[in-house]
Amino acid sequence: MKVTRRDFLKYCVGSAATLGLSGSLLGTLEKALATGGGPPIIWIAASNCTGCTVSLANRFSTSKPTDVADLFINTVNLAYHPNLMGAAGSLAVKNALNAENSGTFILAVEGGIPTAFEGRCCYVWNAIDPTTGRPRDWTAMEVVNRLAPKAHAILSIGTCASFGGMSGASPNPTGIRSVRALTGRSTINIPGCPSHPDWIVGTIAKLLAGTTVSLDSSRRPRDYFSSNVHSACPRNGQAWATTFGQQGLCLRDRGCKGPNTRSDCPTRKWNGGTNWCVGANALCIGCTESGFPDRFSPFFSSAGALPSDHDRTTQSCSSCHSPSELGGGSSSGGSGGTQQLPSGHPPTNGQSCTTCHG
Ligand code: FSX
Ligand code: SF4
Repeated sequence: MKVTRRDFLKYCVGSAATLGLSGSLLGTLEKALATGGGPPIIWIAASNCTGCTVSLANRFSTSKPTDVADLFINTVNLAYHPNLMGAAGSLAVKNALNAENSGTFILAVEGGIPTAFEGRCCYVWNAIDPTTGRPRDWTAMEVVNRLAPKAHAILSIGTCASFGGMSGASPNPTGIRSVRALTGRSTINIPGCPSHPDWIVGTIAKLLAGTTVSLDSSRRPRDYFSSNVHSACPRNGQAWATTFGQQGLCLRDRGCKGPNTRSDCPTRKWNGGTNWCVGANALCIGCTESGFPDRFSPFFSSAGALPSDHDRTTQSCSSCHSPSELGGGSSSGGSGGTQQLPSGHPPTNGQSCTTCHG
């Protein structure tokens, strides 16, 4: 099989983390990575599981950019990424600092920022301290605080960077803060634990095109977070599952957080459109929302799924049911002011229907 230089570069970039590439390939990859168009991207990994990078690296699409290598070689100028770039050590840091001095760069931050212990729970690189003129380790807190004011745009990649997320879950011993909370700067939040590669790639593409990215009240791109999971879920209106593994039934009473979670997961799906959480008979755990995971715990309990004013008997809660479901118009699942109940569901005598209530 003939492998072209381009194929080779794609392979190297896509596999750099697992292959541990450095040294001899630095020059070649460095040039290839630096020839993309648009402002350079400096991608900082703070406190996180690297799931968002793994998710991005799993991007496969029939439209451009087709995968992460296509994105970072042909579409954008990736100046620094701790896992995906070919460079390492001082050469990698030099790339980032050159981008910082270029006058326009996009800062992408993955992970929450530890602020306890003066940020010493997370170091990102070693570089010269301008005050002393000597090299030293720099914390994520220092680097993000330094780069954020100069950045053309700031992307908070994943729920940790956007809102604190898993890394900031109670009791949050490292004092995790979101990028916006730490820097006080406007951010574009692309949450999800992990974030969907299309959400990242699509937002970067818009920035490179000079298009304004319309954001919702949580500063998420409206393109991907304008409706809640529940509204587009194919199980909406189905009987409630009484246990896990009941194909096609609604998982609300098992703890599904779809009614309180905004994203386009039901229609976009994951892994190249293969499936999504509810489609796999798991439930939505609310990972794109601020307050995740604490606000949505316990995951596998209806206690966390239903708002406090939810009336299980009449299903008249406006947080869970659309106006049309509640009698404001026609809907597939509702009539006469309540969502359609399974036959045999007692409408007024408590929660004794085993189809709906566990
Ligand atoms: Fe957090 Fe992402 Fe969850 Fe992990 O960047 S959003 S823990 S999938 O890697 O930061
Ligand atoms: Fe789908 Fe969950 Fe809504 Fe049920 S509660 S319809 S499983 S999103």
